[in-house]
Amino acid sequence: PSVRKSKEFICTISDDRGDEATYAGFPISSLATPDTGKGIGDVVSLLWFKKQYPKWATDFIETVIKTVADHGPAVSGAHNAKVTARAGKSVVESLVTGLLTIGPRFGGAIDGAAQYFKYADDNKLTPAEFLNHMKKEGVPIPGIGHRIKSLKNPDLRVEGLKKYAAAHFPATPLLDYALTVEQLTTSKKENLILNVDGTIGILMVDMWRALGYSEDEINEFISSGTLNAFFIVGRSIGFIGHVLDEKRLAMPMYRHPMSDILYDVQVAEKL
Ligand code: Q5B
Repeated sequence: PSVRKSKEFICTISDDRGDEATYAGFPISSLATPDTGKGIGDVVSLLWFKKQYPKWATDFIETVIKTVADHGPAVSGAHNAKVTARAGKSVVESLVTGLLTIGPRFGGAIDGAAQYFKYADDNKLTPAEFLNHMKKEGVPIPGIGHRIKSLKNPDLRVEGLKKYAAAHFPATPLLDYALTVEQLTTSKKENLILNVDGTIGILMVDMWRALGYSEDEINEFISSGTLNAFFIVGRSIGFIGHVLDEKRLAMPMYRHPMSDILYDVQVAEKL
């Protein structure tokens, strides 16, 4: 009798056993070249979600990836990647040091924004009730606030994403709610805007709702970190650019100026 050997791994997204590997059932050649009319958004929708998304959604995914690809050399991740490259490390080593800064404060507030704003909207919290709820949680509202962007210096990336959604999404209920929260937060402090992370997280929820996903499925996307992954993919493009820039410029090893460090060292107490 044939005995089926149990498998160590399961794969439900791609298959490389035939003449040509497939992404969710589609041969790579049916997606890869420009004449197929398919882009990175289609590849992401197949490999991450195992679905063929309509063009407005795949175009949105591509808009997000392009929008977050870089935001200059001063942000945490680019800085780390540059310093590592200048220490003589490889592209992959420098890239990961940049990626490791992506988290609740920098670039990785997308999951949190989707989670908390969705919770507030699902539970019909008024903006004031939502702010109180977050105060009790003791965390800054993910997706709100920016170091340099504010009402006076608006983030044009956010404006671009909102404009795309207004033109192409069937509806944007969560964004509409988030904008009422932003009205309240910016009335307290003008840099407490709905930032790029927040706008992406919230619009992804609106996209998935319009595509017919259940609330449970959307919650699972959020809890598994799917949303931050859009920032990770996009910003990798920029980090690699900064690393190659350092190598091209043959920049020397970096040492931070001591004049920019407050040395406040006490003699250690004897225990
Ligand atoms: N306050 C982003 O803080 C930042 C508050 C808040 C309630 C909030 C902060 C924050 C949530 C995380 C988030 C994504 C750390 C940002 C990104 C990508 C990027 C980056 C780039 C790119 C900025 C001063 C006062 C305090 C706080 C209060 C601040 N945020 N209250 N909810 N969310 N946001 N991150 O300006 O009374 O004075 O004690 O953690 O969404 O990462 O370009 O740089 O593309 O690379 O340094 O765009 O907002 O101010 O933290 O000193 O706070 O405001 O409680 O109140 P700041 P803080 P008080 S997008």
